[in-house]
Amino acid sequence: MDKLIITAAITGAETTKAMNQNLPCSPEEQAEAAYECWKAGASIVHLHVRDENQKPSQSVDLFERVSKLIKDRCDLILQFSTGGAVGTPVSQRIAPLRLKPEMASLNVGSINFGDEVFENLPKDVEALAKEMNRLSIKPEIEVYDLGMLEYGVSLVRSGLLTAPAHFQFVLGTKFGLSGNPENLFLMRSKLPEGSTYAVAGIGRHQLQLAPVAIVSGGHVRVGFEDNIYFSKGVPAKSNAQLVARIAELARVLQREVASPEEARRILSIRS
Ligand code: KMH
Ligand code: ZN
Repeated sequence: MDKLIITAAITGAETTKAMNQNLPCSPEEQAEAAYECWKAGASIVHLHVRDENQKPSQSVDLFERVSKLIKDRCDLILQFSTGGAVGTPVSQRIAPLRLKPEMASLNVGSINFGDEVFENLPKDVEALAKEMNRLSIKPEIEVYDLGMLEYGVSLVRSGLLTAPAHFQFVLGTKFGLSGNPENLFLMRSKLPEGSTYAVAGIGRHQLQLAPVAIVSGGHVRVGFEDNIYFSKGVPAKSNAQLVARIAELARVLQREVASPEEARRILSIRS
């Protein structure tokens, strides 16, 4: 089994400081949070940025600033969000790719996202995929239900996405596929051979699905984007606290945690 890749999704687009006061929003706060996550065992940071009013943004300038601050501190793999917030135009979502992060998220379908629609039309998915190919950016294929997974798999089979592909099973969103081990294994059963996958459980599913992924060869994403609690009713002190718990779980379950260099190899990322 490969070593465990832990991704820290430190900010997201929906979480606010009112929900958890420790949410990192400014580039400095984000860089410090990312660095703490790296020290705790993360090898990838999934990044959204916020403007000076803490509103979700796809500003190239902000992505550039936070990237530099993180790279000054550690060798984390930077994974930019191209999902942005619900309603962010694709022209803005694609823009930060010009900075050539090592990875970027690629959401391969539209879905009810709470009371809103997170829209990812096939033409936009394909445009984002082509741009990632052009710039040698490794996509993380984000899937929230089975139809999205099957579309993502078809993109790999058609060659638009390069094999071996990396998938993120986002389980437990409101109206997406629910967060239980059966769904994780069902999704895994549909992957092309040689694919890698991680699990991002939403809310309480973050902790519940992590050990399942750890013992079954998957990778794990944690962080305030998906969950703001350490335990029921107790806000997490930091993203690093959530990462450290996964690293400890991995130690107990006897799966080694990957460094960023090892994660690059596991994911076939250009150096
Ligand atoms: N904010 C969500 C609507 C991604 O980063 O690629 C989408 C999202 C996915 O966060
Ligand atoms: Zn995201």
